[in-house]
Amino acid sequence: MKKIALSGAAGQLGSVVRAALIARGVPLRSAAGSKPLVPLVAGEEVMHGDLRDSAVVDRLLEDVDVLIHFAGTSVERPLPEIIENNLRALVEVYEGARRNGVRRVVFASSNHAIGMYPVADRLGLTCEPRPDGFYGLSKVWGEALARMYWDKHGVETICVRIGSCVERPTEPRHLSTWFGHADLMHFLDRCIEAEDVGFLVVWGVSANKRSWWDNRGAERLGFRPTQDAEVYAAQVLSRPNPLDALGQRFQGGSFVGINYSRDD
Ligand code: 15L
Repeated sequence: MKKIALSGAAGQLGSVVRAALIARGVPLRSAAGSKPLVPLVAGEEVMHGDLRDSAVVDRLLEDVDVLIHFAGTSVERPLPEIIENNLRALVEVYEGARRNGVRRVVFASSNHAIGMYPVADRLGLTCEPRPDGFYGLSKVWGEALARMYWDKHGVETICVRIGSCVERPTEPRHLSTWFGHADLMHFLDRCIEAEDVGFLVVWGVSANKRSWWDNRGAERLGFRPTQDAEVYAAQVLSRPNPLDALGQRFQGGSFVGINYSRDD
């Protein structure tokens, strides 16, 4: 069985993924940032440390086949923090992957790499990036870094542009962006098992009737989501929309309004 490493294991998504992979009996090494993780089952391999430190990265990646990289800043933050967590640490992670012969990385990219597209647009996998802030910009950079490590060093990456990965949709935007937990786990199973993916960018989104994103071109991964936010539509639409007019105009939602200064 393949050995899997998970970074960001204490985070909102990381903890969902960690518990589910353990429940599936996947040989897993989980890493958190600053706080030690308590093993969920006897014998679980856990560790913590700063991924800007190559020794920490080596501890995480030794004998690993696939890294699920969910660590890093996951919202809009001041640029220096983003640079440390999402740029510097990512370079260390990829250098570590190369040193340790890790075959594949699953890189948690984000819809905020394209958040400035209007909600009326439908996007394929080759759309131009249109980040909605420094966080989204760091994901564009991360995708390009991953591409370079495939082209120059043969480290495979699946970049997943995650929509809204929450237990259930709670606002109208989620009817388009929802990535259900069952679909996330099916997606990660495919990322572990699929043969020869090379470099791939995929939308991390469920089979939502109102989805803005089209995954055609990523068939070789065998990702076939089955959840649909529409099931929750009546309930969600009966409540007030938490987004202001700007957030409702663009795919990135509330991130778009942070530091926005255009008048139109
Ligand atoms: C993300 O990239 C964030 O990490 C998450 O907190 C959500 O804001 C999500 O995007 C989203 O756009 O719903």
